[in-house]
Amino acid sequence: MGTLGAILKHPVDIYPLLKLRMAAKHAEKQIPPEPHWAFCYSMLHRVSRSFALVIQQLGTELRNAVCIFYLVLRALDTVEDDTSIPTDVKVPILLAFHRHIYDRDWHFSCGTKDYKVLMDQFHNVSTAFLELGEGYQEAIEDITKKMGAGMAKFILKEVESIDDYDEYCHYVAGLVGLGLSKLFHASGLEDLAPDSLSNSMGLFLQKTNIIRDYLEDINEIPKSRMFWPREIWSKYVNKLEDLKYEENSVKAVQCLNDMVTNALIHMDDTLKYLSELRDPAIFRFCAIPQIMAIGTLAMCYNNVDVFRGVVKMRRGLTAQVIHQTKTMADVYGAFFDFSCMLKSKVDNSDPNAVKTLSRLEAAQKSCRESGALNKRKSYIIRNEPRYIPVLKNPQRERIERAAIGRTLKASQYGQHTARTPGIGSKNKMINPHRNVAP
Ligand code: IN0
Repeated sequence: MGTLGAILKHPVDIYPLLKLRMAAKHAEKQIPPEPHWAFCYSMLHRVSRSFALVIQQLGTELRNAVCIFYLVLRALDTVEDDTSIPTDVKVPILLAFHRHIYDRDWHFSCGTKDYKVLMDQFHNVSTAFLELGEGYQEAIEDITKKMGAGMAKFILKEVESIDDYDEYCHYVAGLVGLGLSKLFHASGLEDLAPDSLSNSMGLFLQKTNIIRDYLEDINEIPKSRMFWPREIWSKYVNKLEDLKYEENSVKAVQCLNDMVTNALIHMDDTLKYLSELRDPAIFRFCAIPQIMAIGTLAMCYNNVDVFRGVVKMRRGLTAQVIHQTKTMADVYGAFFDFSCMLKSKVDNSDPNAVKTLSRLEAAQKSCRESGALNKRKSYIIRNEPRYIPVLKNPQRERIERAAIGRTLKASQYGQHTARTPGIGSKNKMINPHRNVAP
């Protein structure tokens, strides 16, 4: 559906979309005058769109540190992702990347498009990095070192077991959570969060990306990228690529639901991490991607379109999430609602139905027990035309579930876009045209 069509179907999107466009314009105007910082912020805008907006919430000092952290990781990922670099060249670069960031003269040309510019002009990132406070530099160095070593390990290793899957996601995303928590602590605005909770924040995002991007990754040229663990997909098909063939649709959707059920494990930790944040700007920065993740999982669950194209949240819904996520009550509300949507999509004949429902119910229990569901001022799907929001009285939930079951179709909430195979990021940090406002 075109932009106009989407807007006519969801007029409630107009205001948040306009606000988002204004925020994007405002953010672009705020690009700092120093050439190296100007490079870093314009690069951030080019390689990520919603992230570049969400980061604007943060105060200058922390925002600069997070911006550099993001670009350093992006550069590391560009090296990991470039299939034209021979392994014996790539591995030493990954292992030494944490030292290169201190060297203004270092650069390594690889990647394509914006990523090639980032790599060719990496001296701007190093220059900006060297201007950060020592606490920020140490946190970025430490995580870059660990992530580089983890990526090097997985160049030679496939994701076989669920433990491998968690380990790979830890290197490319869990460590991002640990690093961000260190940056928040270094800013003096937050206590240091427990590593296990920080790790779950990254895993929840990364697993959602891996699920959503099945087709893009499997169709990757010259070589498929495979992140779905064999331990899960081998229960349904002989080869991971078989999931995309129409004759395997039933098995494919069961496998997809298994993957979503696995990702749901991280919901509780995510809620706990967010509930312990104190600074409102840091809270919003962290909460928005997590709400987008559960929204994306709700759309992907039981949805064969994941194997046909890209299933993503409508731009208008993303804009609503960005503007309406302010307090923990909004997060509990959104998690509750999307869990409700997920529950309504669970088919009793699905092999994992019991497990899926019990994980969703556990998350909903946490949301209810927070006591915040009644307090929320607004939450994202209240405005959806055909979605009946969760009632404030839990006893009515059963009636409501039946109503949702009658009216809910995944396509109501998102877009299904046919896509050709393209270059994607292995650690899925950035996809400039995904889930974002115009
Ligand atoms: C991120 C995360 C991120 C943001 C806020 C708090 C976090 C806490 C723990 C872990 C990660 C956290 O957010 C970005 C979001 C992003 O890049 N979105 C894309 C859209 C998309 O769908 O890909 C955009 O264009 O804006 C994220 O996905 N990752 C990330 C990377 C670095 C940093 Cl500093 C923060 C990547 C990943 C792999 C999921 C951790």
